[in-house]
Parts: sequence; structure tokens; C-alpha cells
Amino acid sequence: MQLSIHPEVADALASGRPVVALESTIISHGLPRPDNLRVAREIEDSVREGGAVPATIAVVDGVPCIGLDDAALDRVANDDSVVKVSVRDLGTLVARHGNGATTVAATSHLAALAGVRVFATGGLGGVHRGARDTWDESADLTTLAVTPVTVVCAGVKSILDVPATLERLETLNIPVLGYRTDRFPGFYYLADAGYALDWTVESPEAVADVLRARDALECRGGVLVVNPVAPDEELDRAVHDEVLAAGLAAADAAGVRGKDVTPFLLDYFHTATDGRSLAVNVALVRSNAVLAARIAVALAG
Ligand code: PSU
Ligand code: MN
Repeated sequence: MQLSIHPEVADALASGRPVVALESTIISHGLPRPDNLRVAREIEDSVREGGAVPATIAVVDGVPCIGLDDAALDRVANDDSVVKVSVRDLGTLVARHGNGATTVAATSHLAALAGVRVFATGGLGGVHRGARDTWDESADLTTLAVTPVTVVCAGVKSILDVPATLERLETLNIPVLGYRTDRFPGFYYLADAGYALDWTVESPEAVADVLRARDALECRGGVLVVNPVAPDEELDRAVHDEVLAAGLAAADAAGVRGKDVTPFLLDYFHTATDGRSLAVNVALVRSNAVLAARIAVALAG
């Protein structure tokens, strides 16, 4: 398979310098235009701030790209032909020379293929509310179970069933390391999560130690590092609860299913909160990007 690795990323990988993978679904389907392109660049800046080279991943004209130039980033943000791509869609999209923005699942898969071990995003996909009837569980979970990538995120969004997601993470043998916290964080506000974690890590070096130990033990799957959104950046809880209830009802009434559910709810949130949820989202992704870079630095050192 022909991967296109951006020269700066290829250089870094060849010389063992730190690289952090970034997803593109968040750009195409998770953030509204026109802010999405600016935010995509800001996330890359945050990775650099943390001392690593950013590699935003997407499929452009049928070629999986590890690191995007400015034109490709613009395309992911603004081109209507860009579809949301999970791992199962990758082969079809490549065969048809299509354009796709990769989810956490597909980004993890391609990052591992390219030898990138650390990945930053906003929120992992998980078990949806009502999954008992819909069976809607993100492929992010099953992919991470078998893909050697460390995903730095702010937990899962409150649109999901948080305790069910935690149970699935346990079943799938995906360790959850709380970054300077022993509580599972969530967003758009923290308190809702309210579940205890077994493991806390205090530094990027501590994460790197865990990864090295896992390598030695041939534990081949992925690792989740959860980095809580700052308390002063949370969305007001009352606003949140109201918008979530309305968003879930609207999704139901509109018959939204499958891969459209997450983009629909995110968009509902951004519109209904007048951009406040967007600000939370951007702040937490940037903070995750800096932390992921520091973990990649510790791993390289
Ligand atoms: N969380 C966010 N914004 C996003 C997503 C998650 O805060 O845009 C995206 C990620 O790409 C994630 C995907 O992998 O949603 C999960 O979609 P689904 O639930 O259909 O698996
Ligand atoms: Mn789904």
C-alpha cells in the first residue's frame, strides 16, 4: 500500500524524532466551517509547541496521507466530497480514489502502519446512549484494542453512555491512564463523568515507562491517556443538559443513524450553545495535542 508521508514527518520518523498523529474527522465533521480550518492549524501548532512534528492523517485522492500540506488541510476542511472514514471504509475509498477524513479508528490504523505511536484528539468514540437497542458502539473501541497507538483524549463526550464505554474499555483490554487525575474525565463538562480510574500518571515520562513495559510484555493493543478539560473551560451544566436532551430528541425525530449520529449531535451542540461548546472542544484538543507531543518526546528520549 502506497502511503504518502509528508517529508517533515518522514524525516522525523527516520531519525527517531517525536511525531504526533492527528485525526481529520474532527476537522471535516466535528467542527463547523469556517472555524474548522483555523482550528486544524492551531492543533498542529500545539503539537509543535509540545516539541513534536504534527501528522494530520486523511485520505486524499485515494492516497492515505500521513501529514497534510496546507492545500490538503484546506480540502479536508472545505471540500464536500470528503466523507467520514472508519477502518472498514479505507479499502473501498482507496480503490475508488476518493477523499476521506479519518476517525480515531482509521487514524489509529494508519498511524500504526506508518510507525507513529502517539495520537491526540478531542474525544474518543464510545458506546452511545440507547446502545442496548441500537447496538451503536464506535469502532474506535474495537480498533484501539488491536492497534498499537497511544491516544491522548479528554475522555468521551457526554453524548455517550460513559459507564458502558468504560466497561467496554475494560473488556477490550485497553488501559486507561488518568493524566494527573484518578477520575474519568468527560466533556462538555467534567462532573458528569464521575467515575474512578485505576491508574494515574503524573508525567509524560511515566506514560513512556508504561509503554515500554507493555512493549516488553508484548501487549500489542492501544492505550488511552485521558487529560481532563480545565475546570474553567467546562460548559455550564444546566445549558449542557438541556441541549443534550434536545439534541438526542432531534436526532431521533430526524431518524439519524449510524455514522451520522456523532456529527449530528456535535453540530447540534455547537449551534445550540452559540459556539460555547466549540470553544470547549478547541481548548481541550489543543491541550491534548501539547500533552501528546510531550509523551512522544519522552518516548523518543
Ligand atoms: N469526538 C469529538 N469530535 C469528533 C469526534 C469525536 O469531540 O469529531 C469524531 C472522531 O473522529 C471519532 C468519531 O472517531 O467522531 C466517532 O464517530 P462514531 O461515533 O460514528 O464512531
Ligand atoms: Mn456509531
